[in-house]
Amino acid sequence: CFTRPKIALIGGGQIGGVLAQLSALKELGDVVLFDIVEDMPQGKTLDIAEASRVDGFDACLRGTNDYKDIAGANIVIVTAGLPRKPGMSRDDLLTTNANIIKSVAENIKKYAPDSYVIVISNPLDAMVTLMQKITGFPAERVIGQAGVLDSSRFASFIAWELGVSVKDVNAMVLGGHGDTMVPLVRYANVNGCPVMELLEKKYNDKAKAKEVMVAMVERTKQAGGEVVKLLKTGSAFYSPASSAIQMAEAILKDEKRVLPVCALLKGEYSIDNLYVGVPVVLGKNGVEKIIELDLDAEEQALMDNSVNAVKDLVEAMTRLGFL
Ligand code: A3D
Repeated sequence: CFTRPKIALIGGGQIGGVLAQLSALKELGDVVLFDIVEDMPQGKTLDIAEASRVDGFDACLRGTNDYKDIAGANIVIVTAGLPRKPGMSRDDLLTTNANIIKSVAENIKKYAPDSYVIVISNPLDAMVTLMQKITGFPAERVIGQAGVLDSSRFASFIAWELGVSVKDVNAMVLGGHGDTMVPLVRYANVNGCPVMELLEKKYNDKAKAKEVMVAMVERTKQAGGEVVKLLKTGSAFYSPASSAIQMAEAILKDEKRVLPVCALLKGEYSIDNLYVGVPVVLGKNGVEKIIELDLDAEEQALMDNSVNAVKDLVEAMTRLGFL
């Protein structure tokens, strides 16, 4: 046991549990699930492992309350922290989750110094920034999951609206993981056919097509809140887990996937030293390339607005003494 690539999951709550199950089902490696709640991660991993015969996977799973068990991890996925309650914004979680991420980052640095880290805890862009600062790992190895999920939500709404397979929809969301995120309408397509053109054909009315797109963009921005409102306790967990697993798989299998990832920009998009969601090439070296799309004036203005929201969060963390 524990001879395969090692995936450490910090936080064994709603997302952490699904991450453990998906890692096993996809046979990405052996899994360590860490949480501060005693016995809970041990219970979850035992439960998942006992389905291995039925699901037909070979993977070792261990639940733990001891950071020593993450030693040698290739990938660490972090979900430690509180989720939103109805009426809360992601930013309301800042102080509580920054304290948690600080301790998590110190332990990752100590026990898994060669790992690649994917952060999911909110407010996402701020928590990734803090993780990189405290671990001191190269920025290519510390990234955040948000864009894969936001893009998947946008793609789902487009597929449902057009009555086409979601597999054929390519849609991307850039910027920070908050209300200012930027779904890129101009680049959205169904196997190469521009979505706006398909909407105009469907409604035979340019104004109506635009109205429908605006509604989908708005729904994408509010999609996390829509789930929070329905669940009443906690936030989305299946889709964030699937999204982070896609990123982990890209790194572990050196897939060179082009995915929207929260990555540290060093001048790209004219943004310096800030974590923001942009398309990157993800492979065995983590972020191997940042792809700079040409944005038109309207898209650039939306991106600037989103970047300013992330800057506000980073400044708040600096004021609070975290950075
Ligand atoms: P939840 O089910 O509450 O799990 C969080 C776990 O973290 C709990 O089991 C806690 O015991 C554990 N925890 C608390 N403090 C520590 C600590 N110091 N060390 C280790 N573990 C600790 O939440 P969840 O799994 O639903 O969500 C986790 C995080 O992801 C939250 O911050 C959410 O806001 C965030 N989230 C992000 C997205 C993105 O797309 C970025 C989507 C959905 C949720």
